Amino acid sequence: MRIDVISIFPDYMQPLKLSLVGKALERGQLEVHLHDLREHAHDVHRTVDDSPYGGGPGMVMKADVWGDAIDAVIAEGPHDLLAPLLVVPTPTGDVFTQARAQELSEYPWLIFCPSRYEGMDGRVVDFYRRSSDVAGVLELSLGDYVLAGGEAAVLVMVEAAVRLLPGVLGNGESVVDESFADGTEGMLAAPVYTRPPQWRGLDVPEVLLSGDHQRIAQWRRQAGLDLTRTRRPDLID
Ligand code: JB8
Repeated sequence: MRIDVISIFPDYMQPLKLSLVGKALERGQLEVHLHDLREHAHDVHRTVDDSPYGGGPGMVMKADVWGDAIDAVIAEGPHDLLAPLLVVPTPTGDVFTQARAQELSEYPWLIFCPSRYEGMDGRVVDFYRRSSDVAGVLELSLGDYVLAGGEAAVLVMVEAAVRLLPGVLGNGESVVDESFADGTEGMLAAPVYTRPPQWRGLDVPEVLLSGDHQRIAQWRRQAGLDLTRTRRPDLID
């Protein structure tokens, strides 16, 4: 998979070099290309924003700057790949779920466009939705809260998608039994335990020490169901 990120804070993406995503980069399972939006500004001050039409607080990121940056990334990109999917984090987007993470992981090429200030000129997404240079445009929100910009959301979305790529998770860490995995019907997973069997007066549930794999699977299903009912009744409804 190839990922491009266009941002006024490309350094914000440095955490991608670490941990699981960093390992995928080292193994060549992933390529990440960072781009400074300001390199596509048109003036000596490298301006990327302007006042909102209609008035109001804050600033809006300029359509022409974003358009030139996105066009440049597409033009520089590999022509053997299919058209890229454009991903635009915004509090007004569709909620990012595990199903969306799965969907992102199935594209060979993603271009993330995190904005700042009051967001980008609305015509940017309108334009690329009609453009055959991209496979599509997804406006996505992490949830019902507001960040100072889309960069932190990009870190979240990239990690959620990349860990689903074939061969990125080790044998020890399987995606199949976890919370929200396919086949768990969007349920929370049961709590987990490791040695020692007693700690500060608390015991590991005895069934998990029994070696009876059928009873263990049954206990985990029930514990996950109980937890889902208590914490996330919305997932059952
Ligand atoms: C300015 O909460 B968010 C988000 C917040 C933002 C921008 C983009 C995304 C741009 N504030 O996902």
